[in-house]
Amino acid sequence: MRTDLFGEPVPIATAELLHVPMALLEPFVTGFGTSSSRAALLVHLVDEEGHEGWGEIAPFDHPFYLPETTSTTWSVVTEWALPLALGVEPTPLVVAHAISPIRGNNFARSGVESAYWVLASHRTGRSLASLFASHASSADASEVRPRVRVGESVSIHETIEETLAHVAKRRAEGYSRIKLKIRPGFDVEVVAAVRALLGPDALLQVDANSSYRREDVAVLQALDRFDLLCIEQPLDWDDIEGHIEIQAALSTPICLDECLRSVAMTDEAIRRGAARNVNLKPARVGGPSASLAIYDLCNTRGVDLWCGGMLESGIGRALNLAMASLPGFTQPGDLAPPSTHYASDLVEPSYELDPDGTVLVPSEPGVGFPVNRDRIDDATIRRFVAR
Ligand code: OSB
Ligand code: MG
Repeated sequence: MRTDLFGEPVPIATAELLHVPMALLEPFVTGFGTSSSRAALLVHLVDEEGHEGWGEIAPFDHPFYLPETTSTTWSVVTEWALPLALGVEPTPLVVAHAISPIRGNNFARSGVESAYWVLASHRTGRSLASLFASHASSADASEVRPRVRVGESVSIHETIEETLAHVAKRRAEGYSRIKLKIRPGFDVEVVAAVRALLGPDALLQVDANSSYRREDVAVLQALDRFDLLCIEQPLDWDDIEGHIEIQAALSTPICLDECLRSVAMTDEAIRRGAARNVNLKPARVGGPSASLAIYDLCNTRGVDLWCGGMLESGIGRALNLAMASLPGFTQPGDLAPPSTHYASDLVEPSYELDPDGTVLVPSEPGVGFPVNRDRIDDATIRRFVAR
């Protein structure tokens, strides 16, 4: 990684953390349960020259996807991550290093590090996408994609009919691929129906969110005939051994999500055959610098990868779009517009899907979309000011 591209750092004048509840239009139903409420925790930095950094943390209110919750990320950021970050030079890689002694707590670290990338982008006048490209050794800034292919992650519906109606709507809107959430009892039949609806050429994959056991291998094998891009995280969040077993028994690539929480874990999973496909979710791996290292690792090993999401608002999504624009991402990402999940976004104008199934990657420096500060202030229920 190169550090010279961030230019002369400017001291931070204010750093704050805002708690903004985000009401989901519909409960998000997955193999780990139903999520009705969530929050955006926004790390907001302003330097002495007025440049701004925004980083979004988008945990669930519960610890059923991964251990972190809205409460834990709030306390780790206010008590540890921001104080450590504010003690060093305000540039992304230096800050990432300063907060690296914090074990785990990846969502919290990711939000803080992200704010410094956005700040650096604003200060240098270079888009986030081009800054990321300059810091990945396997990416060429001149090859950053102006548009990225977008897929939706489809919540579990009550019935197959409702699922088909939803998928048909998404197909009409042009989505590049469909990811169906599945769980035991809602799997082979619904996948068969959706594959029949979409036809053999449509990009289709499933995500089990750790809801199967090693003994369920026969059900997972039954999914092999639907030509899925991948089966995401069938087993427990810490079960590398089990995924090795399952991957050996399947022709469909296993994709890991919950299991890949660091560069080392991703390296191990790939090397040992637990995954042939990677969901690279910046929040889950602890932020952009770990994401760029995982991106390089996957590219070097020739492993397919795509950008995952945490149902972020436009602020967090903007960073994911910039990451997904790197040329080594091989499959469409979970980058559906915030309007699919929320009545209003925290950026205005936000983005929508174009009929060709892509979204334009912001080329403006900083977040890349105009942050709607009035809406954020109106919705903020808790505020921490570091200085
Ligand atoms: O398992 O990929 C997941 C959202 C929150 C937490 C975990 C997951 C998801 C999604 C939605 O599937 C992805 C998105 O559109 O942000
Ligand atoms: Mg997943």
